[in-house]
Amino acid sequence: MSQSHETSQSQETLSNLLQETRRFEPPAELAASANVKAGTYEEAARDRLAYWAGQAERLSWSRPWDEVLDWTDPPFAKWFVGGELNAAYNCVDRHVEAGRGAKVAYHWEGEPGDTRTLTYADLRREVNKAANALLELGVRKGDRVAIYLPMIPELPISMLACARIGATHSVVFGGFSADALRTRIDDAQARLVITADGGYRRGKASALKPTVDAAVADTPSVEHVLVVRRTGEEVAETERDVWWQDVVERQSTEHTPEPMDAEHPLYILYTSGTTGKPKGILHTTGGYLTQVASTHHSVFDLKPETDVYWCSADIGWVTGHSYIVYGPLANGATSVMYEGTPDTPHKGRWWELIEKYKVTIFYTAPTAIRTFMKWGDDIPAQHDLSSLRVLGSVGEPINPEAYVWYREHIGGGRCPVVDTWWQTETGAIMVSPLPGVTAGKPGAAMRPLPGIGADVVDDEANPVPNGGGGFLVLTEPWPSMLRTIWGDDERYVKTYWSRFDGLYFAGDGAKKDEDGDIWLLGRVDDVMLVSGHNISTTEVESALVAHPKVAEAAVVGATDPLTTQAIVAFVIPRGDAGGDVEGEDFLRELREHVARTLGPIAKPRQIMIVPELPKTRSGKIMRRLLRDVAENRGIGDVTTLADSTVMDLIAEKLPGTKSEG
Ligand code: 6R9
Repeated sequence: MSQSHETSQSQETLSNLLQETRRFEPPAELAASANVKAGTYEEAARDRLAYWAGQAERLSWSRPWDEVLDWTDPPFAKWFVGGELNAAYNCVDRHVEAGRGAKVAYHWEGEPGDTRTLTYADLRREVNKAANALLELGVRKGDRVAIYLPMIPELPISMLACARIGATHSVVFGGFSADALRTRIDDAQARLVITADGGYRRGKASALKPTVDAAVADTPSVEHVLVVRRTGEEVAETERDVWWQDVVERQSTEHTPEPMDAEHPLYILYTSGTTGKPKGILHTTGGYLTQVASTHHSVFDLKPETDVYWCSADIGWVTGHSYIVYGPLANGATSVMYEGTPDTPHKGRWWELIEKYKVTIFYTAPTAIRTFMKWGDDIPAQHDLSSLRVLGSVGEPINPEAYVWYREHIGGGRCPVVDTWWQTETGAIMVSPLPGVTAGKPGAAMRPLPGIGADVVDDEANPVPNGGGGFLVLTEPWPSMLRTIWGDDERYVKTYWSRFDGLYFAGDGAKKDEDGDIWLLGRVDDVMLVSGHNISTTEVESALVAHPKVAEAAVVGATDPLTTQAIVAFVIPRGDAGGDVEGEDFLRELREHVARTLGPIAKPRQIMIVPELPKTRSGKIMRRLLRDVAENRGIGDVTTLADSTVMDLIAEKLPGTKSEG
């Protein structure tokens, strides 16, 4: 835990500064035919385990479970004890067997404009061939397979092939370095690595294979590297390499799935967190698949027969695992999957895809929304987005202005926006509006979903009253919860279950408004302590983004001799801001704007105008690096940055930085 968190423990809990009163009722038509109605909350509250048992019926089980939850050895949970199922069978075969083989599973679009359409029948053939190839390469149930692929169909196919034979996959972001890949391969002792020659990003072929070569030079556990030809660029070949096109293509299209225990390890996904060695978050089969299928159905109001669903995340992130692969496929949905970046070959690419495939449900991240705000309203306006009916957000708190922009400019004012709070560790959505039930409040994740226990507590684990702020905790075990940190039970207990007795502490600050609805306030490690007040970075950032000339903002607390910490803000002006956005007048205006919106205590000591912000590949702002800048330190570890040149751009700005005392 950082110093700001430690020092905050004896202080008051988070201040509730931001006042936001806009409300958006669910559209009447959507509410009338919604998958989930208001009564489900009470139903689930009456008997939580019965509710989850009902949700598990969405899946096909080869053997029924004996017990819904075994929580006799907390925090080590077992869900659907004794039950058996195969995740790949549930995601693919059963839809084909039910006569839906011709239904499209993925409309895949490569960045250069090439396309592939995979029906459920196609997917079954491809997954079966890949499963047979894995077996030929010596992979067995219980082995780990590292997957380092671009956003091409072979990525979900590989994951499902692993699931089919009971191998545990560990997908590593295609943007990670050889070092990061090596650490993850080693930690999981992966037997096989699946990769590609490269993928397309920003209009260019971007090589992956050289990174894998560098990583596996030093990983004795790896027996083979299975390489998909995507770009056709020349790659170095070693003894260990085998080509997907040689080994997978000649396999039989038949493979009988083997039922797995409900608690069989489905995958490991590493989260880097803010410090230390990455944590291998372990998810198992039955509970995970139950909750991703259930939430994909309820939160997005998915109607598999008519909806076209698109989640723009990278599959290397948990959002892609749960809401591009397992959730949508378990529900038999039709999805769009896109390989590249949103600005290639032009800044309207995503809107073009929504128009082309008539996407009805769209799920993206606040960082993307703020980028589109910066690029200008005219870009989405050039496309017909009238097919959309539900919009989702995930990854960071969504600032009210970004929410309203998303609702208006993408959703045409008619689509509910669901702000979904969850984590790699939770596996599935935990706190979110339901689009047919909840009146949305811009910036609020609202309520725990049916069957989920969540609360906001103070330092002593007492629930805070409405209007108060504190720590977000989960009060009950949930089906898709992480089971442990791979190979480190002790770290699992220490990281998540030791701050508050019997509660899972998520690491996020949150507040309850006067109605008891939940607003996320960012990581508690980022919370600022200013003259005895805990102030959330999110609230100050939202106030800045509410200024008409601001596109993005990141806020950190820098050590200050007078106030313990002082607020330092990094601001990206909107493209069309005009005027002198570097001048003293503008900076003064912004500081006054924050003071007016939140109160004088939240007035930034200093504002720096920057061209970009440091972000992870999943779009989260890395405030730790900005703190280094604000405190004039050398900049720390930048290995998880999406674009390592960003910190140079910010550092360049420093000599001319405008600061006011
Ligand atoms: C799914 C995902 C988890 C952290 C989480 C929180 C932040 C995610 C959010 C949100 C506010 C939301 N987060 N969704 N904060 N509102 N709707 O992002 O997983 O990459 O593990 O990150 O992301 O801080 O603790 P992961």
